Formats: sequence, C-alpha cells, structure tokens
Amino acid sequence: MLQLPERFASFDEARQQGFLKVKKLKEEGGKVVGTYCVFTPRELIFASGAVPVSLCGMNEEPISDAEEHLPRNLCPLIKSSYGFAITDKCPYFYFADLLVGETTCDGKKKMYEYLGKLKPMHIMQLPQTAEGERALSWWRDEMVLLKERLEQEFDTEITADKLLEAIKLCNQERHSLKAFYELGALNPPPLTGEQMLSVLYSTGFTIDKEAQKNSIDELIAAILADYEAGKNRIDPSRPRILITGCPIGGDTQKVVRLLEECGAVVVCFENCSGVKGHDQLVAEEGDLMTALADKYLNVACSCISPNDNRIDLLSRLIDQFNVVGVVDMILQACHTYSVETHRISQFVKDEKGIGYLAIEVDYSQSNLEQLRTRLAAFVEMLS
Ligand code: BJ8
Repeated sequence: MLQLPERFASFDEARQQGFLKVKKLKEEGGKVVGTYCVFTPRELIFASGAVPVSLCGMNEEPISDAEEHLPRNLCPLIKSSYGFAITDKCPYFYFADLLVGETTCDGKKKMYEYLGKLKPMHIMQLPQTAEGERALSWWRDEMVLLKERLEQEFDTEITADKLLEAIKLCNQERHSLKAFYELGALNPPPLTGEQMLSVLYSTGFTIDKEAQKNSIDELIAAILADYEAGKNRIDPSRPRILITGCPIGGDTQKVVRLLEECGAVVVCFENCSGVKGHDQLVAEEGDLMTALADKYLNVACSCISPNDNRIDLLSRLIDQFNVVGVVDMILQACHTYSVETHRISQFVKDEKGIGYLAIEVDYSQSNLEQLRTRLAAFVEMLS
C-alpha cells in the first residue's frame, strides 16, 4: 500500500504524465478542447465527446517569448498562456482541436484575438454582472451558442441525456474535491497547503475523471486513517491561513511554500485553483442549459461587477476553516483583483476581525527573500 507522501507524489506524476494520456487519446481519434477559465462549462465539452484541458499558463518559462508580442506590464498568467501557445512548448495546446475563452478581463480578451489566429477559437460573451434575469438569459444563450459550435466542430449531437450524464460526472468530481479540500477544516489540519494544492492543481490536467475521483477518494481515506491513528497532524499552534485572489499554482506555489516555511499552514484556497470552481453544483433537473448558466454565472470572479458572491464565499470559508489570516494573492497588473483588495481588506479586518495581507506577485523566482520578509512579518503578527 502506498504511503501518504507517495500518494501525494502520484498526483504530481499524473500531471506530468497527463500529456501522454492526451497524446494517446488523440491517436485514438479523441478530441481536445483547451480552456482558460473557471467560467467554461466543461459539461458541454464532455457531452460533445471531447475532453477539456486547462491551458492557463502558470510558469515563467515562456514569458520572455510572449513579451515579444505583449506588453511587459501585463498579468503573467496571460503572458505565460500566450507564450506557451506561440512556442509550441505546451503539448496540451498543441493537441487542442478547439479553444474556448470568455470575455473576462481585458488582457485575456485581447490575447484570445491572437490565439484565434493559431487555432479554432470560440469566445463566450460573459455578462459583466451576475444580477438579474437579463444576465442569466444572456448567459444561457451563450451556452446554446457553445453547444452549437461543439456540435458543428465535432460533427455530433449533444442530446439532453449526454448532457445530463456529463453534468453528473462533473458534479461527482466536485463532490470528491470538496470532500478533499474540506479536510483542511479539521483542527489540527491533516495536511499542508502545499500538499493540498498539488492535488487541486493536478485536476486541470487529468482527463480520466472517474480514475481521478477514485484516486482522490483513496487519498482522503488514507489521510483520515493516518489522522485517526494520531499521525501526520500539523502543529495546532501554526496560524491557519486562507488564500484568496488570482489563480495559484505552478510558479506561484512559492507563496504557499514561503508561508509554511514561516510557520503558518494554509488550510483553504478560495481562488480558482481551489473552492471557487467547485463550490456550487449544477442542478441535475429542469432546463439543463439554464442550470449551466446559473452555476457558471455565480463564479465569484472579480471580472463580475458587483462581486458580492466573493464576499459571501469568503465569509463562509473563514468561519468553516477557522482561519486567523487571509492572504490575497494578486498577480502583477491584474486590475480587477487589485481594485477589490480594498473591499476585501475592509471585510476581512472589520467584519471578520482577522488578519489580512495583500501581496502582488509575478512568476519570477528571483525576489523570494523580499516576499519571505513580508510573509514572515504577517505570520509573526498572527502568532
Ligand atoms: S474565473 S479569476 S480563471 S478570469 S487573467 S483576471 S489574474 S489579469 S485568471 Fe481568472 Fe476566470 Fe476569473 Fe478565475 Fe487577473 Fe490575470 Fe485577468 Fe486573471
């Protein structure tokens, strides 16, 4: 039987080996759809017989290539995603038959114009607000347009039965991921934030969702068995941190690593790599296109205005995970999340009465000591 550290390592390996699985899928005639955002209704992609893979760039490596076309003062996630696309360094991009993007922030929207010259591209026009019937019906229409595009692109019909099956599959994935990340609510926690993130991050690259569900269920059982036997309990005196803000993973894992090296433990990730995409299920009855529109309009993203959903979600998670500090990780030049820091800071400090720190980071690994100093001071204050 695999020991716990090996079980975590197997998720890293699954991510690294994921592209071999995609290559095999393509050789067998399968179709791949590249996605860039939690707003993408993956259910429609599965129902078309294709598999979705996340193409969000999380690494510094291709950024210098991207800067030949894009401004330097732009979000690293956008530059990295674009850099991977133009250099053919990302096998997932290479294998993608179709790309799907949404009109979220300005930088992403404009990048999609360029990506559309490299691959077939479908853009979903996201409403600017989640409030009111008009936004819901607009977004439902966009679901229908994506469905039609997928049917046309892959010469298939997305029937109600296929869609329902895909909705159930994705809901099951959400159930098992939720059970996994809610382990962080235990006190003392049974795993570190780095371990939690390695599993959450791997799911964007895993195409066999049934196998993924089984591995996560087994991992949960192993963690709980150790925990109940008194093993792998994190020191309860370590300040419990929630991370919010822009998507985290790849080169920004440095934030989690440094926080934990400074003596804290990250127990919850509210951002798109964590709870944000998995919190709400898609209804499995009624009009399924409306059900998709409803779920995917309520993503607590700063591109939506007003973004009250983020406050509601944060409030619930701060209580559930019993955190004493919130770190708001902003990617360099991300205006929407950056502007929201004022509201989030007031809410966390004044209404929840706990610590708050906003940090702006890029993907570089060269300024670690400066970052460490700021995080260490915050952890010390919480201790
Ligand atoms: S649902 S958070 S994945 S848009 S790319 S907004 S960091 S400047 S990634 Fe996002 Fe979808 Fe929202 Fe989630 Fe800022 Fe960079 Fe834009 Fe970004």
